[in-house]
Amino acid sequence: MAWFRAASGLTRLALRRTLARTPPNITQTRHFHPTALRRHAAPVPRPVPLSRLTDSFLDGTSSVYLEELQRAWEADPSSVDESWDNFFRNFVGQAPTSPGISGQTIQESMRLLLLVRSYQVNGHMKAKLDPLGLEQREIPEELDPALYGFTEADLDREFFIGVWRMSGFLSENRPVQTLRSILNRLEQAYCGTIGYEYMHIPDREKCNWLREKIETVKPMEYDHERRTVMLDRLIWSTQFENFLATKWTTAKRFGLEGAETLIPGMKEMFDRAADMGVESIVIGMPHRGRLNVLGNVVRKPLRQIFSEFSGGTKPVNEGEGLYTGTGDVKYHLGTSYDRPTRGGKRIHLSLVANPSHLEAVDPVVVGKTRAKQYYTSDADRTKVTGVLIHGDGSFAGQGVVYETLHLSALPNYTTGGTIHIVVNNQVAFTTDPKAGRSSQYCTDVAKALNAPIFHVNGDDLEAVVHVCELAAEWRQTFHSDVVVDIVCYRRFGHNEIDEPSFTQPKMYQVIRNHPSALEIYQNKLLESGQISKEVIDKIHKKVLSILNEEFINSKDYIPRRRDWLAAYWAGFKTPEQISRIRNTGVKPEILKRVGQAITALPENFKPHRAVKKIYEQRAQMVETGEGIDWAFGEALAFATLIVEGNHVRLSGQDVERGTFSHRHSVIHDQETGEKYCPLDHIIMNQDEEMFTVSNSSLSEFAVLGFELGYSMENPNSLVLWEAQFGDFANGAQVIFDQFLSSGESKWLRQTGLVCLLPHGYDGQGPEHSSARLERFLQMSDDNPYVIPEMDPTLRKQIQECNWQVVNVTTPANYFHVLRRQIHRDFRKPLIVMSPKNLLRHKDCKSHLSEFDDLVGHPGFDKQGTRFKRLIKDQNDHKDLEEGINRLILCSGKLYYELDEERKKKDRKDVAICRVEQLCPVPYDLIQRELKRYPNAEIVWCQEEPMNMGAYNYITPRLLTAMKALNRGSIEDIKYVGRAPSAATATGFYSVHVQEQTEIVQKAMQPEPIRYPY
Ligand SMILES: Cc1ncc(C[n+]2csc(CCOP(=O)(O)OP(=O)(O)O)c2C)c(N)n1
Ligand SMILES: [Mg+2]
Repeated sequence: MAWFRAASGLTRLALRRTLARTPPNITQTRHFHPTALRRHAAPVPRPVPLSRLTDSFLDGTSSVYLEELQRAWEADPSSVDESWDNFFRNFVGQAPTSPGISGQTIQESMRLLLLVRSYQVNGHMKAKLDPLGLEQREIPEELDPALYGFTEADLDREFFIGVWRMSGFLSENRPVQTLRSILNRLEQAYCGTIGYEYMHIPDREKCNWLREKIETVKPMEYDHERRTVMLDRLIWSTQFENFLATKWTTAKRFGLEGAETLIPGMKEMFDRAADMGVESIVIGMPHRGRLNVLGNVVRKPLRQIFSEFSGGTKPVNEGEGLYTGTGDVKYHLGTSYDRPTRGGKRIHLSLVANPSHLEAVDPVVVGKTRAKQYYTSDADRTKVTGVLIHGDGSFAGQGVVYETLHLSALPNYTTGGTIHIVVNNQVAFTTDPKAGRSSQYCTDVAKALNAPIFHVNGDDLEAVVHVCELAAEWRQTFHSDVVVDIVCYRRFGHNEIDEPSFTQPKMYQVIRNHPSALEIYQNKLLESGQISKEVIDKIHKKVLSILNEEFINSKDYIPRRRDWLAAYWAGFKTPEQISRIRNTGVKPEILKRVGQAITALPENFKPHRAVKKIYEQRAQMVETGEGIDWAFGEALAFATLIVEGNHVRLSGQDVERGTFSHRHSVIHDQETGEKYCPLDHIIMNQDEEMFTVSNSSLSEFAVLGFELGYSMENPNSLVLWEAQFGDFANGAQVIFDQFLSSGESKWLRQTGLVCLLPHGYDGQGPEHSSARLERFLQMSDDNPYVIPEMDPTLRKQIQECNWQVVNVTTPANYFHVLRRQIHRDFRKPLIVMSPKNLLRHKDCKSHLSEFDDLVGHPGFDKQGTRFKRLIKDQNDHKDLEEGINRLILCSGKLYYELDEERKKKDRKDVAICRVEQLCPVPYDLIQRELKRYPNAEIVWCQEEPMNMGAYNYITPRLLTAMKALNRGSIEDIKYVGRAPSAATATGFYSVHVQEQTEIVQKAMQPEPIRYPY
């Protein structure tokens, strides 16, 4: 194939040059498209010097040359280029009916071959894709037979086109055919209502597979039974929209009118997928046609859809204090059902809830699909598949599409192929395609991933069904992405109350008079006499009567108990149901055992010297229990969770080694390059994927979305995404805003996803210092002026909050906060401001006894060993310390700097408390400390600028805690930290050092702090 492609450009040039010299001598035929007006005779062969005999065959244009070549080949096949060898072997071995091999014959066959190939490459350019017929595309010259020297006189002549190792028209087994029949089939196959784009795929097997499907001897035909089913499905799709339109005339529903064939297309696709082994499909789609998909494809009860339409998605009246969240508009909600298929199987369909942000759901769907594959042991990824539906505008415009496509073949992210369907209504709100994209097709982005693309005229139901089935077959055969581009139109405005003629007057003049796909199909069937009017009317009546019946039933429809808990989530608690706080300490013997397992390396493994040392140090930490650092604390959290049967998955850029070269969770043998991951070897016969650590593509949006989707499938998994530096998280802002912070509230779906965002001021400049803590805190939904129930036996504070934000300062506390994610009966996202310089800080170490659950050990308090939301002053203060003059509340690594300065200045009258969990605020512990130091000046100290960090979040909450104790007013909260700033940090290291010094010095100054009041 490669030689063919490379050479074809040259040949085309040569042909063009030759053709330009030849006079016209044929009349136009209706087989040739209107651009084929050139009247050329066959090209006159050019002499080619014998010295070029070894050239590749597509370079040659002279019959003399060819004859010379043939002679040379006959004498010694190896004397000519391999491509010529193949060529002659085929032609010499042809059937006896062949007119014999002469230079002229070879010439013609060669030119015909180029013509065939042009159809394969460019046939889609001539396909009738636009139902409105408005498309003005220039038909490529390459599809003009005259370009290759063929005239009308050639139409009934017979030609060879057999070529070795090709299928379809180019297969060696094709008999001799007339030019007319070849052209007819090419036109039917490539220029009908389907436009195939696949010649960009650099894999002969795949191209041949498609060619076999496309270049069939006869055009594809469905039988009567299939046609009746398709008709029935199209009637459902069409009537559904009509019904909604008549019942709710002014409601926005983002109807499917103009693209109704999507529904039968999807159903037939799913049936075909089920026939080929698919048992479960995860679907993501935007607003357009969503209700129709929910009702007709996913089979959400129509009465429920109608009930939601009438009343909005009202909170379900199912008792007091129901967990309904804020809800969402009807065309965003997700659901899942089991649906019977045409072939008599059952298929599970889940439509993932999505925000208005187009395409943002793509990676979420793919991540959820991957998780389903893990939990159903779908090793070859043929039982669970993702299907994404896109709009033409958003598919071309949104970058996350490209980011998601790029996950498709990555070992730890692949799902064995996503099927993409574009509802290409040739407009995006009011924007025409020519203003909305720079590529010819809205699907061109998928070509970068070598996905085949099937463009289809949305008015041709059978063609839509055909490509939908073909897409399912491709996915099941080649386990890679495939795109169906349904070219259709939007009968009404962007929504039903929008006026489209303001901006697309001409298009809408055509649309007004354009029959629906259903009318077109019905007429086709009636004309062909295949289905009678009575049968059609009967289906219509049946559908309408069911719709009416469901509408009546919707009036007293009582929603089922909310279905937020998927199978794996049974027993998990909603925020109304209290979840007991559990300890997270681990038995010392287990800690030792897993500690040894994850520090042992295979005998002959040769790690890098520095890594070897790190592992020796870790082994030492287990042995002595001393000096456990951040990375090892994390590894112990992962390992203990795995021992308990949980799945752990950490993904993000360079996470295997760790951006700061601290994790080294995958080790590389320095001689063989072999990899070894100690956390894969904790339990006997551990499943390879049970612990997954994976460097991701250089994407934030798609990768975070993927992990979010992954985390939502099963609660018994700790899924973590780590940003390279915390501020890169803003590349995934949509996932934070639309999914992570608000998803539970909108869609009642929980997730325990952990985001590790490196944060801290070490003088590395504006882009490497801040994870924008303030943003996460600002999105937190706890009321700053209300202290919730804080009693440990009644506390639901975290359950009622949208997420947790922590800035942890010890390896042990990090260990416990990770384990806490799993050791509770609910799931909540966790945002971690993770450290950089603490990874190697001499004081940022924990003792193994802080990880275990033994009474009397340092981590053990009244309840046992668990995450410390606040770490009190380390100077062994009593319950009442009247001599303390200043209480500094801080968070994160600044603590260590403050402590050092305190030691330096010997300020025994200053207490420093670390607020490890910023959100939700540990009111009980803050109040405990306020009471401990009744005379202390209260200081909030941070290293971030005043308009950043936790200051704005903490102030009102600290005030609320103080007020409840009659402990002063807002003026009594003193601020020590950087001044407000636009950039997060200075780019000058010396300025950083000076600023940092000023902060710690000010915090320890003997005189009272006056700032900011
Ligand atoms: C990320 C994002 N940007 C902008 C919008 C606003 N918006 C809603 S629909 C729409 C047009 C979408 O066009 P297309 O993808 O072709 O889908 P269609 O509505 O035509 O089905 C726009 C711009 C949005 N929802 N999401
Ligand atoms: Mg559109």
